[in-house]
Amino acid sequence: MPTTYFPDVPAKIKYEGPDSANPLSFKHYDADARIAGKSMRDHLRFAACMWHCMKQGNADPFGVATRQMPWDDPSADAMTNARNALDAMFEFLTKIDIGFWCFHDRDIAPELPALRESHAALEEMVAYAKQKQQDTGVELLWGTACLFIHPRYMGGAGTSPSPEVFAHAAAQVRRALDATKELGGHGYVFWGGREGYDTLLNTELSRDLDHLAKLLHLAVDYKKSIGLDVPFYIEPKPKEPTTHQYDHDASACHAFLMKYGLTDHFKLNIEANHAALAGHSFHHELEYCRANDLLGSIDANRGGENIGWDTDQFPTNLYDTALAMLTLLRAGGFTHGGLNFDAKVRRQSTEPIDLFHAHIGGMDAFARGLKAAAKIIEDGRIDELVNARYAGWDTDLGRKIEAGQVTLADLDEVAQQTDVQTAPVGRQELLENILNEYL
Ligand code: XUL
Ligand code: CO
Repeated sequence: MPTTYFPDVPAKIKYEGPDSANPLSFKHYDADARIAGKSMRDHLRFAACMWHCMKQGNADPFGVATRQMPWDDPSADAMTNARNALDAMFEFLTKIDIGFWCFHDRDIAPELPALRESHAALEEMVAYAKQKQQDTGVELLWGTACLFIHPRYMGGAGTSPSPEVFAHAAAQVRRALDATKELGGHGYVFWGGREGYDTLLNTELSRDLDHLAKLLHLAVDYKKSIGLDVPFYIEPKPKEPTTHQYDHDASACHAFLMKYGLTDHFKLNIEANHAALAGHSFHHELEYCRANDLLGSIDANRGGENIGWDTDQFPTNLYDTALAMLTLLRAGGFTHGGLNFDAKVRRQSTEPIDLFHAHIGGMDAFARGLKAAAKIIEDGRIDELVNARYAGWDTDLGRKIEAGQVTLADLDEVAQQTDVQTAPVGRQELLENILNEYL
């Protein structure tokens, strides 16, 4: 077994500033530098994910793995490979100086023929991961269960037409919650997986939604019973793998949580490219969360603009990161959540070092976004323009309407006495110019 999986990478990637020519350095992410009252590390709370970093090796629906993954030896047994993958993950996290990680149950332990064996394998690997966390100081941002790879989940997990499949999903959620508790996780994610439909012709939509809510309520009850006091997150996504996913976007999730009385227990985990797949901007989904106290955590990535698939590329677009950080700062920052890179290197990025280039780029992109957002807030011009646009609502009339002190008849009276031919100026171009000053 190699003692290092990344021999070409120094013990720690460091901040060297924008003029550094060293590709294995941060140009903008200066972990301990303080911005708007906190270190960059504490604002950004970066996490890396087990599934994209260590698994699958860039396999796609058209071809096998292309990536060299020395921790995944086809001739070794599954548990040895699982331990090696965790060794590699924690070496990676330590070297790149990312403080959190995320995983699905099946990312860290193999699925074995009997569920009992899979449970035991997971427990063993959780103990190993706990030791790794203690050795490195890395923490678990959130845990989750993989309820979408095994064929039994082809028709969904919580929304499966089979109660036995539902039971399997529940069993996995239970054990993944135990794992999250054992590892001191800061949250737990429910991404829909295959909770949706391929065709409405074979689907009872209302029953599916009731069943999904049932699974989530059972999880809430279990979380309380084991004293796991962390938020649950739903991760909206509109399509892929199914034609329609029930957790379509933030507003669909919000309606679902309200209908089923789950709002006290859930926030959302917003993934940039899922927003794009839903026809929204990343910024829109985050603003929707901010407006409705739903902002939990972020899966940072981007899509290929002209592809329309869930390509899970590393974030590089500074407009996206600046606007995301603007919303996050205005919402008061993360409490339990963080910025998890739910992103994978491209199929031709075949060397272990590419994983470093990818994350360095994403971290620098968010660091620049954070710096720009903090300056925009400090500058105040955008806020002033927005306040000016809404100034009418701070007059007597505006306040009375907001307070519910007028009737339609009162407003008819007011309207007849007021000659209104236009509305406040929008200033979009000026606002866009101000944003550009900081990018
Ligand atoms: C799938 C996706 C998942 C979740 C965790 O598109 O984003 O990896 O983040 O299940
Ligand atoms: Co995700």
